[in-house]
Amino acid sequence: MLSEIKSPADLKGLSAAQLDQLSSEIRSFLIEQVSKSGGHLGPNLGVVELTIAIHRIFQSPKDVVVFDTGHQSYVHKLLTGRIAGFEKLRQRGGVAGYPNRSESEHDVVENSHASTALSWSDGIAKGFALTNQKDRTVICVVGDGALTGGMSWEALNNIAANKDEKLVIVVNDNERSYSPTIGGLATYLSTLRTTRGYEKFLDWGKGVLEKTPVVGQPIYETLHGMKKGIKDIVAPQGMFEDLGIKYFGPVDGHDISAIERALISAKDFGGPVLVHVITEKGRGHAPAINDEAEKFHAVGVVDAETGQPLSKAGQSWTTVFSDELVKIGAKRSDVVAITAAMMGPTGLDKFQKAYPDRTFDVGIAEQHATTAAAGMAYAGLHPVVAVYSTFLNRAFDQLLLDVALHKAGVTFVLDRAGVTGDDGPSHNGIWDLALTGIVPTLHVAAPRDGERVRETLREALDISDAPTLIRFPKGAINPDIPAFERRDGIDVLYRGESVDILLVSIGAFAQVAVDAAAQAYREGVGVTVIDPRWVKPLPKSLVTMAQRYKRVVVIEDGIKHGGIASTISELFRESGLNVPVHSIGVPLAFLEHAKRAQILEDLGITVQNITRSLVAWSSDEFSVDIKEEMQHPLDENENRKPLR
Ligand SMILES: Cc1ncc(C[n+]2csc(CCOP(=O)(O)OP(=O)(O)O)c2C)c(N)n1
Repeated sequence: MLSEIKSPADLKGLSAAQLDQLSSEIRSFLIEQVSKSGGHLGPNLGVVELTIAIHRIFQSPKDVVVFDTGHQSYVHKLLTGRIAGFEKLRQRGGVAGYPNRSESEHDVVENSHASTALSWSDGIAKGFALTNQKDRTVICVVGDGALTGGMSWEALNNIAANKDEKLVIVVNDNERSYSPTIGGLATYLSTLRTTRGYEKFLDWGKGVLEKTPVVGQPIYETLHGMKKGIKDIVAPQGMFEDLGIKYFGPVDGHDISAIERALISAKDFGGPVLVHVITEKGRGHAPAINDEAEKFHAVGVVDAETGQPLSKAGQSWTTVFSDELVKIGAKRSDVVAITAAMMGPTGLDKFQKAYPDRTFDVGIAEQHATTAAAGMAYAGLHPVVAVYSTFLNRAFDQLLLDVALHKAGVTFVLDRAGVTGDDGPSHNGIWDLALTGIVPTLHVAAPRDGERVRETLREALDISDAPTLIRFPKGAINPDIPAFERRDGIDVLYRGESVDILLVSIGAFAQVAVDAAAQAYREGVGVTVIDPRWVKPLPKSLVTMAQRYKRVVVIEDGIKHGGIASTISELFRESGLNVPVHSIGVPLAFLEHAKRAQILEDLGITVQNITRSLVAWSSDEFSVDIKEEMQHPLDENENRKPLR
């Protein structure tokens, strides 16, 4: 049946039995395809019936469906004509792991950062109202996890103020973010879930009392009139309604007709409505259900039947950090850890196990995490805030003014820094070096290997009068790259025979840099490779070192605009050193989803290409061998295609 569904219109005439059949085909399809490519399996298995119901009751794209975060949009993609693209899910040429406007008119919001959908929806609904498109409804699907983010609450506050807004908020409540959703809101949703018994009691009471003439009806009405009050005693039922948003629910999220009934009422209501739908993450797939930790929130390439990874996971950047922090935690009772709903993915799970009282999951709330860390530092703790690089973007202002301005001893640990690839433009961690470069008082380290992760983490935790930050990439860690010597904190990784080029390698590109230097040597070009480890502040001795060389080349896993190369240029300029500085890194562009290696290849960040560039630069033949992108960073306006 699934192959017959070309658009949401094909769902409309299906019987209940056919819908059940379709749901089970979708689940089998998802399990098979996502297991092959990796992706968000658990969340999508949970929203099969919900997505079908939404597409039957509303008319996308006339009605706009906005998914918060977007990782749960696979079923939506299947129902909107993109089945074939799943062969290469999250790979170049296949469907993206998040909604993508270039794929379909049914996709509106591409941003994979959580908690934005309510603001998007509020804006779209207001736009429809003011542009005379009043027949269009906005449906916002938001998870209980995404509801923990501050933006969601800012949006609700505004939505509630407009009683006529045609906005249906579907809260997809599976009680989980990656791990169980935490905080007061989660507790609140959970009390709402348990009030179903109360609804049933009222229904039962109605039947019984109505059969009792004269007194029956008044008693029922009194009881019903008291309903809100009674409920507010057993559960804070009124929170959404007190805000001014009509509440429907809770609804069984795996019962298509129940969801449809709620959606029809919501659609007809004519003002902002919240439909509380209870779903099960990983529904219909035993390995996902049995995964207590994360319900297969996101899987790699796994066996479709057992859910077991097909390749054995080795040591990763994350595990090196995770193990070291646990060791440090044993000696330092002031060290605490903070995660924004990503305990497992950031490696803080081990710290939590060892020191539960010193570990805080704040929900999807990077801004709060950052400012709360400043508060903890003030109180005498040394917080370690572990987030993905891309999510620190959210908390820039808090980093700048709450942490750095106050010289708070907080250490940020950024995982997934640099090009990440598969998850598309919004997941790349390519902005952190540029962003943190403009924050006074902050120290930034980019370790090149595991030994340097351990070392810089310890150094960072010894700094208590200023913030520190360590960034490293995703995935398996390369073997350690020992230094010949360390001069003023700068490691020398490869000594060139002559002084043609000083290659400054930032972070995990060190091996590529050393290999390129070795190849350049064979072509008669002397390249010395150094790794400053700490890139902010840059050691002054860099200037003295660079004086001896004809050229300096900087390689970094981040945008070139405002990155380390540009800081080094400025340092040289201010020191009166006139040496050409070349930069190898990421152009100012949004990178479409593809494997990290493919993207790096596109950008010319391969040993072979860098060698060619080094040779060309050393002989001044700039234009001959250098990849076009290196000389002409992509025009920002035409940046929405894969870089080739
Ligand atoms: C700003 C931000 N921080 C962290 C994440 C990582 N992340 C992706 S999905 C997710 C959990 C989402 O939970 P929920 O909204 O309940 O959706 P579910 O997966 O349970 O359906 C998190 C923390 C993110 N996407 N954006």
